[in-house]
Amino acid sequence: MKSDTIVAISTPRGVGGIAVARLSGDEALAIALRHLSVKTLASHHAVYCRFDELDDVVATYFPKGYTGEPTVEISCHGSLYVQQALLQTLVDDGARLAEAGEFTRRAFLNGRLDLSQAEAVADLIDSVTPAQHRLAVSQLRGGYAQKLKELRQQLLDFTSLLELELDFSQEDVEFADRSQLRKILSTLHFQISTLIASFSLGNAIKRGVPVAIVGKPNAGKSSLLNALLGDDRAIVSDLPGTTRDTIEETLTLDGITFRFIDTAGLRHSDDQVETLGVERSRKAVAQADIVLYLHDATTPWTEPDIDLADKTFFVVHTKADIPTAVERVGELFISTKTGYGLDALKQKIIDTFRSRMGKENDIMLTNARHYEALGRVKQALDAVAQGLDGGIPADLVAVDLRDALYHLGTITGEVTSEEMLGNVFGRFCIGK
Ligand SMILES: Nc1nc2c(ncn2[C@@H]2O[C@H](COP(=O)(O)OP(=O)(O)OP(=O)(O)O)[C@@H](O)[C@H]2O)c(=O)[nH]1
Ligand SMILES: [Mg+2]
Repeated sequence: MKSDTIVAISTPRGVGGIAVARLSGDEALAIALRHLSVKTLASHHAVYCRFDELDDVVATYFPKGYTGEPTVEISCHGSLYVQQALLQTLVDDGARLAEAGEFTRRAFLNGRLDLSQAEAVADLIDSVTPAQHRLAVSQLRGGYAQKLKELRQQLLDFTSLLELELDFSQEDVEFADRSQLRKILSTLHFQISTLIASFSLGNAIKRGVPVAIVGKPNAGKSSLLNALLGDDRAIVSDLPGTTRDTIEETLTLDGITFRFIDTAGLRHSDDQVETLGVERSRKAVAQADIVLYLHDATTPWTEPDIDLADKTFFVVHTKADIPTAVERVGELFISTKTGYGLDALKQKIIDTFRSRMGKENDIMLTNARHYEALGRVKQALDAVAQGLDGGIPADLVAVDLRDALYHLGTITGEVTSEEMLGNVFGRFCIGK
């Protein structure tokens, strides 16, 4: 079946030096040649020519382009008028405007990329910091998806054997070697658990590492947020209980994006709104990777009244510029008035995160869709293992295996649905 030919401007919206229109599909070359001042386009050669009377352009033809289909890329001058007129001409001549992500969707459907790689293209386009870039590139190059694919294949082979047994159930034969299955299961289980565990870190790199700033009212939390941002973002006042809601801002330090979350001061209050705010502070702590507990160093020290299980947390003593502030040796001591100690604090945050990164290996899960799927795979594998232990009949074990296979397949795209593809590619912009 012939694919329809799609077209879009693949460079950002707006005026630029040049803009690139991408035309992909079986008719791409024919349509382009009807408007270019050349008889033909040699594969992979950039040709300077004219597009109708509209513009001087550079055209390049790829018999199997990014999409896996015949593709012509036309670089024109980046005026909005030229871009619009060029698109209009191509559409009038039989091309169709591409939908969001449609080029990448075709690349996936034509087997140029697996689904996880296609998603990595979106991440790569979105990446702003070096760490985000590195993650997207490693996923794009195949990363863990390739491993999962191999394991899925082994599991699939095994399931087929098991199902074959079922056909011979009267004869009491075992084709499928149970110890072999256990081996595959445990490898898979290990890999999946590692990936699942890497998600919080991977996701943090992608979305920003959440750092909660908590402490008693008036400890100087909002002042610290403002000082870090170099901006009067949050209201600061000497009234305890100024901040009622959480305030979140991102800041990139040393190539890592952090999300700093200023919170309402922790105390018991009869004020309903403030109590709600304090609940949010606790939630922010629960969701944070790093917790800064601020203590006003002009007041006596008391233990933090928050649950810090599994958190990287450190105490920051504030208001160092006030003479009555007490410094504690070896602990962070800052003043947002003078800027004292802020660099040390930033460095500590960066080092803390880096040391965590160093501990994890390279594979890192960043994609929420994969995370969810892997959770389901793990559940199914647990059920298989239990089934084997409990001597559950092979047909029931096979059901759980099929379940695991299904969810594994959704990650790389061996199993797809229209809805799922729509979700994945809808994230892209037009022209990608
Ligand atoms: N001298 C001095 N004053 C500070 C410093 N940091 C904060 N303050 C003052 O302490 C008071 C409280 O500061 P905030 O930043 O609003 O404190 P908070 O922890 O956000 O307080 P709540 O939002 O009420 O929980 C304000 O009057 C600030 O000006 C500092 O480093 N030095
Ligand atoms: Mg505040």
